[in-house]
Order: sequence, then structure tokens, then C-alpha cells
Amino acid sequence: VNMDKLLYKKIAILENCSDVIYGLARRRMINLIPPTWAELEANFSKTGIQLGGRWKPKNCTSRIHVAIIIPFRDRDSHLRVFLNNMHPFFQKQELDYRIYIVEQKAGTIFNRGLLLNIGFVESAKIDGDAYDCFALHDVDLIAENEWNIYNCSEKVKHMAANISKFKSGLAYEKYSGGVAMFTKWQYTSVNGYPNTYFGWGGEDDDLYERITNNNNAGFSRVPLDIGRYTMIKHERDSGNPVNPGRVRQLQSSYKRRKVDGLSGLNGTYTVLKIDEFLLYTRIYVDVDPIA
Ligand code: UD2
Ligand code: MN
Repeated sequence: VNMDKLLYKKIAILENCSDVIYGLARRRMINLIPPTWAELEANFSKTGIQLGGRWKPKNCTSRIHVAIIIPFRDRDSHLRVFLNNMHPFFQKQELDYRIYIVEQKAGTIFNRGLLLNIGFVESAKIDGDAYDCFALHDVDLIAENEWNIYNCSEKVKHMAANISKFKSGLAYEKYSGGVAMFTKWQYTSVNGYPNTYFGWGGEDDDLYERITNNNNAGFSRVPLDIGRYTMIKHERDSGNPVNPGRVRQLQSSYKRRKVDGLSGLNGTYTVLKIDEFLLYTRIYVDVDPIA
């Protein structure tokens, strides 16, 4: 028997998915009522979802391999709404994807930038090179337009151009928060987010500076009509007070960027536990309060 031939048959590679996807809606119905966990798991177990919140098209090889990274603490109902709306959204776009929730243990001030860096590094330890594109995503943002494709492009791609909570859609010209897409190379070349912004605000503006003052990565934003998101209404979380140093920190962004980011991540956190649930992978971390 020709073993090579047999092997080849067994791993026969599926053809690429078509680059045309039919039936994308410009205004998707969003359901803001949180289902229970039992309801969620029952609904999605039929969709071919794999443990850890992984999914890919059955009959073709997706052109898009993306890890969705979400900074998280104590937003259980938001997470249920997110999963309920966004799993079908990602599947409709025929993505090969996995959802990572990077959860910060209670007791330290929330640090969104640090959690996203941790998600970028730790997800690669789990998946190797399976995903070459990363969506850095708030848990409370639900995409409205299915034409807002979760792929990466030549420049960093800001997705959340038009969020319901802002009157004019875009918060301000240099706004980069909410949802953004990076290739592995783009994220590495800007040294990721800063690790040192504890509490609310500033970390996204620092990232914007890194991207636009960097010769390699560039910044792009999807059109307002495409980048529509509903933000689930919420108050400021108790563990995430406004960061009073954010303006001062932003002024020294340029000086810190080489050390404060992916390059300085070692030793700033401990992974306590990794769980593969049906609808997502949880990376549970304790963070050094002075990073
Ligand atoms: C804005 C930006 C956000 C970030 C933040 C400043 C929007 C839509 N988003 O969000 O990208 O720049 O300002 O830090 O404008 N989170 C938790 N638990 C917490 C606190 C935060 O899970 O206790 C996560 C969660 O994913 C949340 C995200 O961090 O969506 C951003 O925090 P936020 O929603 O409180 O801040 P917001 O809406 O002003
Ligand atoms: Mn929010």
C-alpha cells in the first residue's frame, strides 16, 4: 500500500471558503436580554462549536483565522449577551475563530491594557500559530452590521467607529477603543498596549500614539455605517475607578513604549487557571498591582 497516498486522503485539505458570503445583514437583530448559561449551551451545542469556544466552517477552509480577546471581570450578564449575539455573527462571517476571556482576579484595580497583552501572549501558548489575527474586544459591544468583517488588514483596523453611546458615533478623531483588529506582526511591532494604566481611561489613547508614531503599523478605521455597535448600558465598575494619572502617563507615552508593553510583560501577572468551557476559553489571572 502506498502510505503517502492513504495519509494524503485522510488529511485532504478542504478548499478555501468562497470570498463571497451571501446574506450578510446591514442591520442585525440584537438581543439584549441575557439568556441563562443553560439556555446558551443548549442553543449552541448544535452549531458544531468545539470546547473552548472554537468554531470553523465545516465544508471549507476559512480565509480568516482570528482570536477574539476580551478583558473581563464581573460582567457575567454582559458575557452572556455577547456570546449569544456574537457567536452567530462570527459564524455567519465564516471565520475560523476562538473566544478568549482574560479575567482579572478581584482585589486589584482593573487593567484593560495589561489583560489584552496577556491574552495575546497566553492564547498563542495554547494555539500556536492557529490564529494570525487578533480582535481586541470589549465585552459590552455588540456589532450591528454583518458587513463589518473581523479580518485583519494592512494597517491596524479600528472596528468600533460608531458606538451607540456616543451621540455623533465616533467619540473623537484619535479614538481607538472598543474593538480593534491586529495581525500578530502589527501588535508586536507597537509593543502591544501599555501595562501601566490601572483603572479607567487612557490606555487606548496611548495605543493610538504607538500605532501612529510607528513607521511600521498604520491606523485605519472602518466607515461609520459599517462600524456600528450597540454598547450594553452600564455604570462604571467599582474595581475600575478613573485613572487620575492617565493624562500625565500619556505625555510620556513615547519614552515608555519600548519597555512598557509586551516587552515588559514578564513578571507582571500569574496565570491561575485556564478553563475550556463550551462557549469560551477563560484565562484567569492575578495581576501585580504595580506592574
Ligand atoms: C471605554 C472604551 C474601552 C476602554 C475604556 C477605558 C468604549 C466603547 N470603550 O469603555 O475600550 O478604552 O473606555 O478603559 O468607549 N471590564 C470588565 N470589568 C470591569 C471593568 C472593565 O470586564 O470591572 C472590561 C469590559 O470588557 C469592558 C471594558 O473592560 O467592556 C472597558 O471598560 P468599560 O466598559 O467600563 O469602559 P467604557 O465603556 O467607558
Ligand atoms: Mn463599556
